[in-house]
Parts: sequence; C-alpha cells; structure tokens
Amino acid sequence: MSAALSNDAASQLKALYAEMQPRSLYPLWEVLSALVTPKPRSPAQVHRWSYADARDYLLRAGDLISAAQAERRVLIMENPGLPGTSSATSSLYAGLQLILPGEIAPCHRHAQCALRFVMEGEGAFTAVDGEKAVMRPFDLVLTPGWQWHDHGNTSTQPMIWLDGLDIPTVLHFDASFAEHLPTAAHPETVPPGDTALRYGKNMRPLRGTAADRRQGRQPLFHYPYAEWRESLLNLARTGEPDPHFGHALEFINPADGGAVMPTISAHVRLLPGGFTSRPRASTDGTIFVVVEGRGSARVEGQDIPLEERDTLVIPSWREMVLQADTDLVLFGYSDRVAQEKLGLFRELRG
Ligand code: GTQ
Repeated sequence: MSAALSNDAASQLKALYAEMQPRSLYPLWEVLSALVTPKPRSPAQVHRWSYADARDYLLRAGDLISAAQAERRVLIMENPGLPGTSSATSSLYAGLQLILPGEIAPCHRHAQCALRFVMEGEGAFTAVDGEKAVMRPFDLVLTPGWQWHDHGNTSTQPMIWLDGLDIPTVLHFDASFAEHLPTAAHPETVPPGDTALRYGKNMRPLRGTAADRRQGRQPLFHYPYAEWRESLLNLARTGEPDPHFGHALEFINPADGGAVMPTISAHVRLLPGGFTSRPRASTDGTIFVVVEGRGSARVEGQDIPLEERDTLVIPSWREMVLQADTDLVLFGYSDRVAQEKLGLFRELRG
C-alpha cells in the first residue's frame, strides 16, 4: 500500500480485516509488495558444510542405527535460512548418506527424483529397477522418479555419498507417493552396466518401443567420474574458459539431450588455477560439491573457502565470483531445468 489513508479509513479497514478473517479473506494490498517482488528475495542463506565435520557425525550415527533400521541413514544438510523444511534451497534437498560394509538400504520407489554423488568409498552399489551400478568416488548416479532403487555395500569400507532430491518441489505440488518392495533388494533384471552399453556413448538405440522413447524417460543412470573428468579435461584443451563458468559441461539424458531429470539439472566445471570468474547471479539456487582443488567463492562480500568434498549452497539471485587457487573442479545441481520449462529462469552476467 503506498498512498497514506486517513485515520478514520485506517481504523475502519482494521475492523473490516478482523471481520473477514474468520471467513479466510484477506486484503492483498497489505502483502502485495512481499508477494510480487521486483526481484527474488530468497530466505535461504549462503552456507558451507565442511565434509570432515559432517562425516564424523554420520559415522557416529552409524554406530547407533543400522541402514535397515533407518531405511536411509542420512544427515540432512538443511539451509539455516529455511529451518524446519529439510531444504538446502527452496526447491531442492541435500543430505549425506552412509552405508556400512554388509548393509542394504532397502528397495523403495517414490515420486521424488534423486541423484547420488559419491564422496568416499568404493564398491558399494545402487540398483535401479534391478540393474546395479558399482559406485566410485565422484561418480554421479541417478534414481529418477518412480524407479525402484536399493543400495548395498559389499565392500569392506564405509561408503558415503551426497543425496540430491527434489523433495521440496514435490511437497510444493502435494504430489508425493512412495512404495516399498516386500524384499530388501530388487531381483537382478539385467547385468550390471547394461544401460551404459546401450546409451553410454552419447547415442541411443534405434530399436525400441514407444515407451523407451517417451519424452522425459531417462534410461542412463550412471555417469562415472573417470568418464566425466576426461570429458572436462578434453573441453579445457579446446580453448579459453568461459568467463562466468570456466570450462563447464552439463550432464544430459541421452534419450532426449535434455537435463538429467525433469526437476534437476547437474553439471561439472573446471576452473584453471589462478582463474577468477566474472560475477554471475541466476534464479536457480545451486548446491555445489568441491571435487578437486582449492579456491573460494565470494558472495555478498563474504569469502567462503572451498576445500575438497565441502558442500556449498548458493541461493537464488546471489551474485557469486569463483576464484581458483589450484585447478578447481566443482559438481553442481539446481532446479534450472524446471524453471526453464516454467519460463522462470533468469541470469545476470556481470
Ligand atoms: O535414497 O531414496 O536422502 O528417499 C532422502 C530420501 C535418500 C533415498 C534421501 C530418500 C533417499
């Protein structure tokens, strides 16, 4: 509300509000400027989680509760600006999951889309609809919405990965469904590596049913570090880094060339040692994991040091400058693909 009201009108309006309230009616003019803001005003905060600290708490939880008891033994990385929401950004969730040797996280499926980004350990698997992928550090593994998935650790070391899910988005739409399989592990349907053989080289089989080619179906679910790292290094050989991103590659769904899942986009970037990015802000709040190297992120006048395996969240529309002390490799995920579909995505390049 901008123009001033007479005292009389103001007090009569107050009385009117009090009368309307029991009928669930409210005056827009009191709240309009907070609802339709000239630019995003995310309550989420810039925040970094140190891997060493979180790992310690997670291993302590591992002594107290099994993966089977917990269903998923995960520490939620909740944004301090979004208390009580289990959200890292307004639309996305981040957590750190631990599976100890011999454990199985039982098979379930849900409407939520998930990605796993391996932090530590080697040899545990995620099975998606009965196909196992053996996970190594910094592999990206997807469990797209409504696909059965279970995790198991047949190795001799603890295995920890970051879970990235669209939990807040699905809650926002009141569209959550979930089911459990009666058995802990899904029966093996195809040998490990089957979809990589069919889809893993940036091509898609010509043979296939209409269901195989349905828009949005995601057949590939394992993007090994060894492969994406090579692609990133190859890109870096081709020329100068982009001034805002550095050398950056998005993970794609080989069936349609789009983002990996309908609600989550994922990418990796390499900033050469000594590189400082130009400032950039975008509407897709992003969760980053530091894969290799050291550097810092300058946001809102704050310099946030970046070390290997740290997780950093940058909310919507916060201008960020990245600086690489050594070659710095980052993984990031956001809701960019969802915002693009809704016509909401914007960025500002300084
Ligand atoms: O592995 O399915 O961190 O359903 C949160 C919810 C992981 C999972 C999480 C989940 C999962």
